[in-house]
Amino acid sequence: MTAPTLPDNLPPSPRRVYDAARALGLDIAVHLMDQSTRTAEEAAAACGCKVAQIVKSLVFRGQRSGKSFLFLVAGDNRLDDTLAAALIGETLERPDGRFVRETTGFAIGGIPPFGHASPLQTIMDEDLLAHDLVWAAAGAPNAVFPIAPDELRAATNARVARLAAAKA
Ligand code: 5CA
Repeated sequence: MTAPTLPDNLPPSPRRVYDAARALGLDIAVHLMDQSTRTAEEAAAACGCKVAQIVKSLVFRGQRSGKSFLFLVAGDNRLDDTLAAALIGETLERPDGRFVRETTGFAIGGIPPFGHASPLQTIMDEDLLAHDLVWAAAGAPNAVFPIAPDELRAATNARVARLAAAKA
């Protein structure tokens, strides 16, 4: 694994995530990887961690309210639509990449868990709390950072819930 990149050497999008973390009282170590971290599997390979320790940041939109929600899902879990809709209280739809970019300020594959263009109500997968450290995207498809799951929960003010149906 590469060493973390010094903040002053970060490209603009990862730098915005670093600055957002600082504003939340967190000093995160952003790693710019030589290989892709666009998917949870790729990120786990690059970080040398389990796929379960990768945080997927998935944006959904309420069909009735039009409001956007952020689900932080463990890399090896599939967000269960029925559980998610029950938590939010309305049917959810998956917006296209353009909407996600406008809402968060980042492109799919590098959506960070905080630092978005507009704040998003956030729900966090309880399975992420099983680890000492998890890795989340830092604004680019080769940028990631490690964080303790309880710090991630506090930084995003997330509600913790079961988001995946039982594993087979
Ligand atoms: N950097 C990695 C690990 S931190 C990452 O961002 N993973 S992710 O799961 O949070 O982001 C990829 C996710 O974006 C996919 O799981 C998928 O749900 C979503 N996605 C991919 N393509 C599209 C698309 N065209 N429109 C909406 N969502 C998409």
